[in-house]
Amino acid sequence: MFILYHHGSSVCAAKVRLTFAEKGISWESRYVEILKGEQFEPDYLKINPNAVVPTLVHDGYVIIESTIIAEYINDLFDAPPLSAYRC
Ligand SMILES: N[C@@H](CCC(=O)N[C@@H](CS)C(=O)NCC(=O)O)C(=O)O
Repeated sequence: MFILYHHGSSVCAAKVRLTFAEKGISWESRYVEILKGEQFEPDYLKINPNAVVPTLVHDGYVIIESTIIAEYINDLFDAPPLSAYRC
């Protein structure tokens, strides 16, 4: 299972959502209201000490940094092959 912590205004989070969409993979949303400061909540800082979105949790394994997340998804699923963009 993929759980994505993200926000609509985040280009970095959009990059991950686009990667999922291109691969046809479903994911569970955890919306982080970064404009209200939810990225600084102690529970969120435990998974992303940088206090930014996106964060991906895959089967309990936490991955941060949008490019790393996109490359991780790309590596897990062969088709279609994608290039990762840098934020
Ligand atoms: N290098 C990080 C950058 C992530 C980042 O800067 N995210 C912004 C939104 S695009 C954020 O969460 N900002 C929250 C804040 O500035 O408090 C990545 O690519 O994941």
